[in-house]
Amino acid sequence: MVILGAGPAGLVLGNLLQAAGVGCVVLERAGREQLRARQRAGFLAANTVRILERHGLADGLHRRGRTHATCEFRTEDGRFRLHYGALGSGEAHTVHPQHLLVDDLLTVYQARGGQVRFGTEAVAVQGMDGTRPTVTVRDADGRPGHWRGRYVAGCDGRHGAARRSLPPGAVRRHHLDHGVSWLGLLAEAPPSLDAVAYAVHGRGFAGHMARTPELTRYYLQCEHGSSPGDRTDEQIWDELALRMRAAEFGPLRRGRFVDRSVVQLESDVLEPLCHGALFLAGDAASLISPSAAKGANLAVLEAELLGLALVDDLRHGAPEGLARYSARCLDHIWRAQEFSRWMVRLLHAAPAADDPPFQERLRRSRLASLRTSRSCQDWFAEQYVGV
Ligand code: RFL
Repeated sequence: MVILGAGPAGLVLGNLLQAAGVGCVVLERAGREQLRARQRAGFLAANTVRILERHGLADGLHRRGRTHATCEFRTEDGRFRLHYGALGSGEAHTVHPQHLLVDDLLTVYQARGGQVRFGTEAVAVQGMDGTRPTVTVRDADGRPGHWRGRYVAGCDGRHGAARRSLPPGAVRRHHLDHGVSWLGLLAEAPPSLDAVAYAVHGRGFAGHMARTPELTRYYLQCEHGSSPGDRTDEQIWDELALRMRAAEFGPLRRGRFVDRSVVQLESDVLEPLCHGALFLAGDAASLISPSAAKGANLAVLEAELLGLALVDDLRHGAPEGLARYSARCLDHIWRAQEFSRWMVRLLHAAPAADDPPFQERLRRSRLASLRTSRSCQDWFAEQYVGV
């Protein structure tokens, strides 16, 4: 079994296969140190934690993760908090930064005897219509090579070789540009409050999410086409403080920005998630806007479904799970996409709308429903923490 990509999807899959005695190799373009330093997601859903526990992969997050169950909305009408851990299904998030999760997963995978080839870039997947697909690769010095397996799992993200290798017309691509861009920031500073904060302001959205006691993620809505270096640290902090209404609700704890990237809010789903002997999971299968923090959670869920189906097929000769894999994942993916779209519309007026003031009123009404209606809050809580 050949797995492309050592992100959450590839490593959860590798761990499940290795534990069941299915030999596999993970091919990863980056080096181990680069993986350790790549800061991305942080909010893990309760179901993600249960999956990791089921497969002996949760020791690290139990040691270092923290429970999180409150979010705060700041708007022109004041602020309100939702203790979502006490609403809806009563579940909370565990905050465990993705680079630590990846490190945990790698450590267990290698302890189980799993092989990883760092600095190995998959170039193409060939022969996926047959029973011995081949992955052509090049190493960090550009030397070519190839790997063969019964199946190939494309867990190499949106721009990886798996997606690129799909023959034209093999799958359908659904794509939606939400028309909004965020400047994603990682500040070397403790969190400014004990909740996720979503600030809606006439100048655009701003967000705050704790990562560790020393690091905090912020988001600042920016113009489409902006570059991460367009503003100084000082200008960004001033803008964050303005949109988060720090003068009214308390100052932000400032620090150096150690990472900046512009994220265009987009959704992208392939259907089906397989072709012949190639199966896709994680961002390679579907990309979701970070507005609802679902990407890493979907990646773990899909990797579990794929891992169990592959074990049934390869160890027990039962191919039914593989046949159902795509449809089962797509059910979860589309529900997550629907909620993330709803979040985009909760936090931003529809861009380029015919009647901006009308759209703005709709956005305020959505927030008013969330502030005042218990059933709306229960629905929100269930969608926010669920996958
Ligand atoms: P990953 O993590 O991108 O891993 C793919 C791996 O494949 C490697 N690769 C290749 N290897 C070999 N050959 C090639 N040709 C290759 N091409 C790529 C890459 O080096 C990499 O190691 O994909 P995976 O496993 O599918 O996991 C998906 C998640 O990483 C992603 O959905 C989340 O980070 C999204 N996301 C969030 N998700 C959450 O659930 N909660 C959050 O709070 C959250 N916050 C975020 C986020 C994504 C963000 N960005 C960067 C868009 C915050 C941000 C800013």
